[in-house]
Amino acid sequence: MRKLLLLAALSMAGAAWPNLVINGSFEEGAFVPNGHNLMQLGAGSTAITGWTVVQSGLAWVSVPNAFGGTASAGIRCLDLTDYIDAPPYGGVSQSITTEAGVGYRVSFDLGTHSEYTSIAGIRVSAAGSSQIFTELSSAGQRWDTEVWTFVATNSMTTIELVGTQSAPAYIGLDNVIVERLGPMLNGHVDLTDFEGSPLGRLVVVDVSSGGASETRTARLDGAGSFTVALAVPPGTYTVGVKASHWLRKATPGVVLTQVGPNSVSATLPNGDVDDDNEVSIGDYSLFSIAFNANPGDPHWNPETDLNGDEGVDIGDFAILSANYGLVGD
Ligand SMILES: [Ca+2]
Ligand SMILES: [Ca+2]
Ligand SMILES: [Ca+2]
Repeated sequence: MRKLLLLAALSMAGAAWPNLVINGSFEEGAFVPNGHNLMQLGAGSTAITGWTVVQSGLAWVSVPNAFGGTASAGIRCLDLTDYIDAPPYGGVSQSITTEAGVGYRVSFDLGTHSEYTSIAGIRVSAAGSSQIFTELSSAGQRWDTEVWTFVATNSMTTIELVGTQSAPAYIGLDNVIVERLGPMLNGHVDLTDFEGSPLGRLVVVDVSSGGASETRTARLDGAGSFTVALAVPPGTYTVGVKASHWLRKATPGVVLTQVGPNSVSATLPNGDVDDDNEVSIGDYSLFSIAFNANPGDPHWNPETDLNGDEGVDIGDFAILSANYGLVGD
């Protein structure tokens, strides 16, 4: 379990938030084309994997098709007017797992096509709020990306996108992405008294303020830098960074904004072999056991190779002695 949690945290390091909706590009499902390479779906249909058709029918569009429409992502998208071309238009909904009080960003591509409509509108709604987005058509098929945010009020939230306006016959929808909002933190650590490479080494990053805290694990690059995607709301935080056999360093007053860039750097004293955030007798004990060991030896312990030269010797002992008695933040 602990390994799984670690992997989950690592997978977020340096990456954008994952898309929380399934099949946001409407590529997957039980598509059965008609003669136009479209599929008409009535309200209540669950033929599109992950989604339920709501309010009225829609056309699930595949490319190429008889109307010359294209998708903004992949080969499938939706036309919320179906073949009816009059309100009420169709829409889709999907419920996702959310956390109350946390912000989320919804983005989607709204399609217009000058041959079929002069204006198209879609209302996006979630957690009791909504917004209508409209676009005027220009030459041929066009896709505009719309972005909306909401704050979840529950552990499950239904995202709904419904056509509101068409003049007269096309409302395109594709590429729905729902991401959790949270600051990204870029950090740099100086692993003191170390001649090895920081590449791939793990750091534990904790952020805390009066009301919110979070701990994540990140992997360093060759320059000692890391990125973590945080879930805490924007604010001013104390950021702690700890690496194995280095002491934790806390930096107060780090301002984390949603858009960033947010950065922190820390210089970490070496010598905490047993990872208890102080350089003391426990570290000395482990060091003594591993003294004179090289990789492959039965008493080799990489955490005692403080300077990273692939051996445990007097050079490491000098670091331990110099930092003996130090306590991390
Ligand atoms: Ca698509
Ligand atoms: Ca220690
Ligand atoms: Ca060494």
